[in-house]
Amino acid sequence: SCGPKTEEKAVESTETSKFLNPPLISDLFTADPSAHVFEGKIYIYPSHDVESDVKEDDMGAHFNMVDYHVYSMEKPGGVITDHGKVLDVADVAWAKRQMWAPDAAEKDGKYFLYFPAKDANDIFKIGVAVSDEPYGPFVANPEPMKGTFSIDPAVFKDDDGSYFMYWGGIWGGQLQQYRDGKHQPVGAGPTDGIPAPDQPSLMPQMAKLADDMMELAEAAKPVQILDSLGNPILAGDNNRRFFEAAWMHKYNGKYYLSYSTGDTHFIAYATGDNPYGPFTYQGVVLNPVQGWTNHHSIVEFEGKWYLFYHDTELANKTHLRNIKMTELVHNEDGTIQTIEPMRK
Ligand code: FUB
Repeated sequence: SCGPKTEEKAVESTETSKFLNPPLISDLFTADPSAHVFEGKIYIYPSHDVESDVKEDDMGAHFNMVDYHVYSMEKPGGVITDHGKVLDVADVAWAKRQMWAPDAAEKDGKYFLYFPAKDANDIFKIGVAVSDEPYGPFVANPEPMKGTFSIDPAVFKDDDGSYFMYWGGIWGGQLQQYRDGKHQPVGAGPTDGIPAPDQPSLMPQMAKLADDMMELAEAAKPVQILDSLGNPILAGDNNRRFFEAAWMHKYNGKYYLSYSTGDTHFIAYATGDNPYGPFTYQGVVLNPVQGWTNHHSIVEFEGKWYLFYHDTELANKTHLRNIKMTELVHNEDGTIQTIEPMRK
């Protein structure tokens, strides 16, 4: 049989590889993995990358995805089940293209998939789709969520049963085209509308979700990310400022807002005392991976914490990514041990 041989080869290649963790899925390209524990299993809601031959540009046009798959595993290291296509852009009345990084939430036995896509006017909005099962398929609302704009929704359930959505992304994610939730007339280039380097950076957006999980319960507001002196991180502080990929987790009563710094390729984090912030910058969760984008989620399973992320090990192309996972450790003082994805 060729079974054992294949296994041997896999182990060998992992040990000598410059990548410290293997791809979780290799028959499709997957990215932006949002992981949650539902019904005792780990469910992963990633983007589904495809080659569509759209030319690469600074607005991310080459990230031209059209659908989503959902994956599950019984436990870390377990067999991964692909639950198939759970939502297609063709079945979302308001969405035209670019199904970017999604997330999911559960409430009262219903499951909600939140996703950004461009509408008929090429404006990013955030939509919601519903299922009775964590593995879909999901049925999308015909309209995007009112008052949403930009990309990368992440939904956090607090201990008291409130749900909050965090989102936003600059450059191709269009956040720089908004102030106070309103579209501002700036050019369509990636940095038109970005504040000057000595001004506060654009911050992730957040809002509480309505009881039915289908709309925002309040107007979007920016969450402040501050430096250790209490000043907002500046737009020119590219190593620390928010770019995209917001995620929220709670550990020992503290709120951890993590995010990608985009053009400097870190997953950074900031901590605060409540879901609205402010959050104080603490450091780096994940060093740069292979590929331009860095996008993650953080989840607890049976007392251990895990980071889900992606790189481009399989295809070595920035828009064709593969998801991975590794353990994440909080130190006793609440800081997070920086994860190095590559062998030195
Ligand atoms: O996958 C498309 C976009 O690339 C995501 O929405 C961003 O966070 C970046 O990973």
